Amino acid sequence: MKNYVKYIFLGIIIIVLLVILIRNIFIIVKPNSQTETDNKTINVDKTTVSYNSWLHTDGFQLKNSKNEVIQLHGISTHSIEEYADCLTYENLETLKKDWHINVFRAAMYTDLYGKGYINNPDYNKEKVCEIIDNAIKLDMYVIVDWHILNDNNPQSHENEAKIFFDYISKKYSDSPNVIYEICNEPNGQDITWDKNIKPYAESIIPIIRNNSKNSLIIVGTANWCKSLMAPADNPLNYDNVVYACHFYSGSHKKELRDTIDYCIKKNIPIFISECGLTDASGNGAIYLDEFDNWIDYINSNNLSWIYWSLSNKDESSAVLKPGTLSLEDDNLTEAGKYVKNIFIKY
Ligand code: IDC
Repeated sequence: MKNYVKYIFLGIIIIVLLVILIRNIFIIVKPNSQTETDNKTINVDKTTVSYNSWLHTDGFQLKNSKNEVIQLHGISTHSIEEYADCLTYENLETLKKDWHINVFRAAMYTDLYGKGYINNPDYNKEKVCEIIDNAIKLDMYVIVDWHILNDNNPQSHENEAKIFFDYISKKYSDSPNVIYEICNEPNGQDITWDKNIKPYAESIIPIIRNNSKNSLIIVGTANWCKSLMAPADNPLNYDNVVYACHFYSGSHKKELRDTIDYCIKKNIPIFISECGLTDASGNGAIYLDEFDNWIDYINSNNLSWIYWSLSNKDESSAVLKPGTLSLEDDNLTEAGKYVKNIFIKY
C-alpha cells in the first residue's frame, strides 16, 4: 500500500515536471519565433527610405545615413513617354511589395526620334513628378534619369538639363528618395570623359547640390557607360557621386567586370543603373548564365543594380508581354519571370 502511494506520488511529480518542461519549451520557442517575425519586420523596414534616409558614398561603397552598407536593386521604366500606361501606382506597389525592389528608375528620354523631354518638356516633367510622388508614397528610392542616347553628347542639351535639374531638385530638395542620374549613356567615338562628360557633370552637379545638398548623383560614363577607367583615373571632385556602368549579359562579360574591379581598387563607387539579360539591343535571345555570373559578382561587391525594363514592348528585355499592363505572373515574359525570381531573394 505504502509503495503504491509512493508510485502515485512519483507519477504526479513526473507529470508536473513534464508539464513545466513542455511549458518552458513553448516559452522558449515563442519568443524565438517572435524574434524571427521581428527580424523579418526589421528586414522589410531596412529597405525603406524612412530607415535609410540620405545615401552617401564611402570609398567604393554606398551607405545609408546610419553608415551601413546598402545595396539598391530595382527596375527601370522604358521611355516614360511611350510606355506610360505600365507606370501605375499599383504596378509600383507590386514591385515593392511582391518583387522586393527598393528603387525605381524613371527613364526620361531627352530625344527619341522627336519624342522625349526636348520636344515635350511639360508632359515629361509632369510624368517624372508623378512617378517621384508615387515612389515617395511607397517609401522607395527613385532615380530621375536624363536619358540621353541618340543625342550622344550630354553637352548637346546642357541648357535644358540645367533647367530641368534645377526644377526637380528645388521641388524635392528635402526628399532623400530622389537620386539624380544626370546623363544616361554618353556615346560616340568623339565623346570622352575628360572632354565632354566631366565638364558637363561639373556644370550640373552644383545646380542640384545648391538646392539639395545631400542628394546622391549618378554620372554616366563614355561608350554607353562602359569606359570606367577614365573617371577612375580622373574622378569628380564632389562627394556622393557614383559612376554608371551598364551591362547586357549577351554582350558584356568578364572584361567589363574586370574594369569594375579596377575602380573598386581605386575606391571609385560604381552603380549599375541599367542592365539586361539580352544583348545590347534589348531584344533577341536571353543570356541567363552570364546574367547569373553578373548577379553573383554584383552581390559579392554589394553593387546596386537596375533592370531594363518595365514595359510591354514586343522585345525580350521587357518584363510584360505585349498587350498586358499589370504585373500578375501570367503577364510576365521569360525575362520578367527570371528577374522577379532574382529580386524576391533580397
Ligand atoms: C532601347 C529599347 C528599345 C528602343 C531603343 C531606342 O529597349 O525598345 O527602341 O532603346 O534606341 C541601352 C539604353 C536603352 C536601350 C537599351 C536596350 O540605355 O535606352 O533601350 N540599352 O537597347 N543601353 C544599352 C542597351
